[in-house]
Amino acid sequence: MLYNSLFNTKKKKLAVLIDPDKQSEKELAFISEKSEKDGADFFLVGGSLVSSSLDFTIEVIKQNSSLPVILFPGSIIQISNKADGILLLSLISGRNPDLLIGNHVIAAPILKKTSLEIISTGYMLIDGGNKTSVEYMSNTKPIPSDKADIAVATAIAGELVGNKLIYLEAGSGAKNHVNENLISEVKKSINIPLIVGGGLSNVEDVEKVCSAGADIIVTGTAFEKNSDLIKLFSEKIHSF
Ligand code: 1GP
Repeated sequence: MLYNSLFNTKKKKLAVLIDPDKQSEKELAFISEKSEKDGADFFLVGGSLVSSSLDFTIEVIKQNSSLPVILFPGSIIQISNKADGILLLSLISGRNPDLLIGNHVIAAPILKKTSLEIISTGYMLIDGGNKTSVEYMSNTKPIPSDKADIAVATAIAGELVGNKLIYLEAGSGAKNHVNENLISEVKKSINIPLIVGGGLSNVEDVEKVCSAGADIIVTGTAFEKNSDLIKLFSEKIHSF
């Protein structure tokens, strides 16, 4: 099971986020192969707006790497049976009913017919110092980064309603990654794995969020700019 092998383990993991629209086929093939060679653990595939073929993107990844591919859907149309699993996101920091249950109802009969491993995820948007695509597209407000108590209560609620993961998201290309205090307060309050992503641009950031308690680190933008960071990030993450 992906959940047990990738998330619910004692070892911290690195996920490379692939936004299907952000690279050419050649670049995608290159980053897929390099991710595996340089020690990443799995791929997340998705984006706020995706116009490229998700099936094709996953095929190219799989032709160039044997790492698991998990969907990280920015919308209901981002479902593909070619992936291995899907983070079924409930945007629990927001109050948009479509992103709490409406889209799940629409997707459920489709998901049931796929062989995807479905991993329920309490998805929390945390203010990262700039307005991100996820904030605009989800039509929700992020939790202020200095309100750890609200983040803690939200994460506890997310676990109690049955989510298997909590995901703290500053948003792709965030100015500031989720701050260490908020990460450590949330980590102390839950008994399910904690994913952290958004705005991680160097090894020092990665070290800080890992020390604060992140179990899984997700990075996209920094690797699009410099794929040599994959190796540095994975070595740091796996040294914990
Ligand atoms: C995953 O959205 C993030 O949680 C990825 O953010 O593109 O800033 O790495 P970056």
